[in-house]
Amino acid sequence: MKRRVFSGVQPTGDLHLGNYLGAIRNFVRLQNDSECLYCVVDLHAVTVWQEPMKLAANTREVAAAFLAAGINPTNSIIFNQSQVSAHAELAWVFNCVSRVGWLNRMTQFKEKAGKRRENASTGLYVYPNLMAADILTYKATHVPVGEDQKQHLELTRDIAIKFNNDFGIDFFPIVEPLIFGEATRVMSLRDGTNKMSKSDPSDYSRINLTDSPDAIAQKIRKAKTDPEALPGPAALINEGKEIDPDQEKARPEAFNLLSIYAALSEQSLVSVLGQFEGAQFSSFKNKLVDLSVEKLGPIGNEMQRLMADPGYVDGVLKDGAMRANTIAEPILKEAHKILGFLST
Ligand code: AQP
Repeated sequence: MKRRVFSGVQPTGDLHLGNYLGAIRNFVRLQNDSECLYCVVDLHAVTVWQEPMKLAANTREVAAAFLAAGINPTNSIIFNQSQVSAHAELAWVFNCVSRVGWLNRMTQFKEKAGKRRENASTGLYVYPNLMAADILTYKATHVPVGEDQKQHLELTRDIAIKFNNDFGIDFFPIVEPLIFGEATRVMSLRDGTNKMSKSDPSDYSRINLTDSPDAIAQKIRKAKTDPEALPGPAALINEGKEIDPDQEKARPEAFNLLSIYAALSEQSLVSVLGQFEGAQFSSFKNKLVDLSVEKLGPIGNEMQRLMADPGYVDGVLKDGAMRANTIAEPILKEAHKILGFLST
């Protein structure tokens, strides 16, 4: 049997290079040998206030990005979360399985709630329980994500283990994160110590998938750097597989741009460092602009074309929701039976 893959992206604003390299590009690669469900997670989006018209447009934009990046809606299932009620229903069960102590350890809640923790929605707090439900509602076994989601996936595993132990049954699978590529954590172009993010107020911090070639060029040329020439392969440890943490700490922006180049050109970081060792940022940035425009331009154009045809995108989402529901319903029913819920 093919392995079952599930992953989601929030419709919370402009999709960026981090979403693409950390997640969406890997979604495309997995569809050849796995049964894949790719979800626009609108229930997650509303854990933070969303303007309704904008949420609808952003939902179509994420679906358009999936399609433009190369996800085939016939082989894979593309849908939005709120159209399949099993997600919310199983999330309630997991609210009762998951522990307050577990949620208190989630760093993303701490980052997103910040100093206004008392004022954050309870949805933001229990977000990881809903994420566990997203995955386990399909008994998915593998979840491609960026590095930032690793902790949430560990919680998904804990929830599955506790549910199975509580009821003495081997029901939910223990999921495996799939974190791969040369840019599993793309950093902001303005500050190499912060993650590139949709919610960063500075548009110059990220490259949006729909940016024009001029915008891409401007953002890369203005990206923060340092006065040194570019480092070489000696900056890597563990047989060239990892960046020396001390060097990365000293020059986070340089290593971020080099990792982006490696990921976009589909080369290893060691070979990119070999190519640009000793070069100045100005010449390297010109190469990075050309490569980014070449790789992202066609995706952005296709997204624009699809977003101008909302009827088509909505049709893909509707069809996907029907197919997703067919998988989720019997699993949810079975979970209800295990819990002792009566059904008539
Ligand atoms: N900077 C990143 N580098 C690598 N991967 C990333 N992902 C997000 N940012 C980066 C991956 O993209 C997928 C979808 O993420 P999401 O939209 O569901 O939520 P997020 O991780 O919270 O992304 P953002 O862009 O930072 O959104 P906001 O600002 O709304 O919180 C995930 O697989 C994620 O790992």
